[in-house]
Amino acid sequence: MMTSEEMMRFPEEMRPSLRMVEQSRNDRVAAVRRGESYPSLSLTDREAWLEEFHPDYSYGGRRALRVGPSRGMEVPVELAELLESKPRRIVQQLRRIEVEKRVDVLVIGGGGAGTAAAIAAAEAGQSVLIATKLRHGDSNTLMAEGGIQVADHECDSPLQHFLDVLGGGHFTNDRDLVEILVTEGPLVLRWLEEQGMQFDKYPTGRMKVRHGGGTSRQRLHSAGDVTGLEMMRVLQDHAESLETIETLPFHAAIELLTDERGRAVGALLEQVGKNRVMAVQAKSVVLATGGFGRLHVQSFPTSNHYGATADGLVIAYRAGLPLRDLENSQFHPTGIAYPESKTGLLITEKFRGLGAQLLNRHGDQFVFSLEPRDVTTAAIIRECKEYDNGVATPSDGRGVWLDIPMIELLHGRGTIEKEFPGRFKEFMHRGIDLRTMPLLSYPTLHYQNGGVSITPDAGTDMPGLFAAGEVTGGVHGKNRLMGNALLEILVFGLHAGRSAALFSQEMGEGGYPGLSHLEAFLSDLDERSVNTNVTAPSLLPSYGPVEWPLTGINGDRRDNDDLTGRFS
Ligand code: MEZ
Repeated sequence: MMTSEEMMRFPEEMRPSLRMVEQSRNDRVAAVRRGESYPSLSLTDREAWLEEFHPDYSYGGRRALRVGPSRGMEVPVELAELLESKPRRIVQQLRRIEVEKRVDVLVIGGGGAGTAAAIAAAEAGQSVLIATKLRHGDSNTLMAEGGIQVADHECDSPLQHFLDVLGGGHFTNDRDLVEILVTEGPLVLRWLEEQGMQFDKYPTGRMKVRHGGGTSRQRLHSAGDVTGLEMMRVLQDHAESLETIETLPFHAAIELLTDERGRAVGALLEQVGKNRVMAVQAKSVVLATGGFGRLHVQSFPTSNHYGATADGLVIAYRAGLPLRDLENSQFHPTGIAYPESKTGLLITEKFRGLGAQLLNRHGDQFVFSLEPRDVTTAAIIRECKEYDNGVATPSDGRGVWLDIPMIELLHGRGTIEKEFPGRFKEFMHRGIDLRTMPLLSYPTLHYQNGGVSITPDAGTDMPGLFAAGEVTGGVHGKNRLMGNALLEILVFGLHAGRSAALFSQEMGEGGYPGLSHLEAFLSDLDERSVNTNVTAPSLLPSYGPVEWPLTGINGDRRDNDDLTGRFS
């Protein structure tokens, strides 16, 4: 129970609702102890709720691409604008830039996937350059909280994991990729342990595993609520210990370079914040640039790091690479809705994995807490919008309670501090004690489900170009389940690094690095009369002060005319 002083930290209008949450808590805890849970939705209801309430289905939220290899495919309008944009500089200028560096494998992106690829390529005997837009490690990997899914316990199996991934993705996933993901999971887990990653364990040394949304078994392995940070720590240490890996921070790829036979042979890198571009020539290239959360699809807040601006998608698309599964974006059900200075910040699904329930303003449950992510998101929006059962924030946003204090009652005192050291300390500094105070949450843009199509060896349609991580599509289909991103970046990051190394060794140096693909793309824009003033990749989001609530927080649907007007 909150003290009266704690209660006073919430706006007056929220307090009656908080009292109802507290009043119903003991009964809800008792029900959990009896093994009772809120009923899971039928498949038919899931589909209906998604159709009606998930932002992916909002009118006007997407539009068809007018140019490029995936012309006709629907993507979020914010992304379409970037995919149909002009380069940051005129092509004639770009063409004159001379090669400053030569390397066997160029890895673009210094998050988990890029670093794993660099390690694999270096260990296969290649010289590697990691070009990274921010500092090495600054990425969504670092910010991942809840954990990594791996089927390594007796009651589980890669087959069970395979079925869960397909079910979560509405059976739209590339099954060959999923098979690799789940079968190589246990190997990757061992690899991380060997590098010194500190997973949560019982005193016997057995790894703790938890449920995530949409999983039939407990298979989420975590390091407190800072799993990605801990993973990035060991990957960075490993990479730095290899002499053949060089890292170039604050250098963002603004175009790929291709030779006369259409092979990837390097990239143009812009020094962030400086008017300086350099060319790097490579025998093969790995694209691992991450996702697009900072595009704030449909004006939703985001849990993503500052550099998540879709740069990799932009340069790959211009170079003729087809994209897939970008119709659907992932909104994490529990971003912060209050305090509003933290809007969009991730509140890990692990809280729900340990029993925290989602409650409306009457203190009632309205959905099983561990439905797949897209379903839980739709349920929250439905509860706030359709039934007006959300709790209003001072800026007239809406949210539902995540009843975190239940965790202490279910698992004993000290659990929150131990299992969630990151968020516990962060909120404690702001006078919010998660052991006694629920958090108000609302969906936040979290993950780019799709991207560049890849093959099982992380190859793309362009010889010499490999890709891994959030920039790719196929593994998760239309909807990723929690914990499969940290697994994917390692499994396919390692594949990408090994494949790139093999390609470099077998194919040797490519031809002269050029930009004919870009010229072809610009002609395509011209021929289809697509006029745009947008230049990309944008490298960083361009905001000044953000005004809350963003439209997404109210779940507003926009109508088509509003949006199409912006592109004509
Ligand atoms: O995979 C994720 O996105 C994840 C584990 C997020 C979280 O809730 O912690």
